Amino acid sequence: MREGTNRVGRAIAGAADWYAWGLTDANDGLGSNDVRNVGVQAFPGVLAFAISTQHRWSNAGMDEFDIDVDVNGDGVDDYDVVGADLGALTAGTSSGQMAVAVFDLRPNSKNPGSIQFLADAPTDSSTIVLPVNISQLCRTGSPCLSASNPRLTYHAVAFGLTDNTQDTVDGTASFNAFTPAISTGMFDVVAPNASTTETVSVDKAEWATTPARGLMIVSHDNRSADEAQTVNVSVNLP
Ligand SMILES: [Ca+2]
Ligand SMILES: [Ca+2]
Repeated sequence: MREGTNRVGRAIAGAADWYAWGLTDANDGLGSNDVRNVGVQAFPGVLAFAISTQHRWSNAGMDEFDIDVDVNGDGVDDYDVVGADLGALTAGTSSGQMAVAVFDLRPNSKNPGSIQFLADAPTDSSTIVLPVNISQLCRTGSPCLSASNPRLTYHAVAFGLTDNTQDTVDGTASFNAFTPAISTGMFDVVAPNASTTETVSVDKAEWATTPARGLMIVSHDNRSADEAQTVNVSVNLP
């Protein structure tokens, strides 16, 4: 499978980072919080959500990106993964750095929110990556994402903080954080004007339960309109 094309005319090498593409959303005529596509990738103990938008931000802190996650399949969101300005989250004043905070949504939960990663959200970019430790989705007394309970369902909403707008992304997507239905997490360095190739495998049994739309390939080095490319994947199930 050939994807992750570096754009013609680039003078520097780029990177291509591969996600299971889960959600897509229309151009709603909003600003840099106008979500286009959402994907997720899995590493041992870690998940990362990628959100691409229709327009670049100058600083991502002008927006807030939320991924709501149901880890026990009851249709009730258990955790909110929030990409927002670190200073706004912790001190009430902007710091210009985007962090990833995870909040336990269980009613009456005493678990405090946790911040264990900064977001990957370059300035003048249109794609943000939100890493979380799987342990942040398994808090005391609350539903727990784990090897024995490996699937999650997620949906997304993005807030424009400067123009007070909201983009609620269409639909939900499901994903197995321990045995993804499609390969994720590949990372390539792509030479100028070149392409990269990855062999992608599909677990048909898992696909039947947690299918993806396909692949989402993030390259912050591409011009902002092309930072996240998507590839449809269809699988014939028996
Ligand atoms: Ca949208
Ligand atoms: Ca739930």
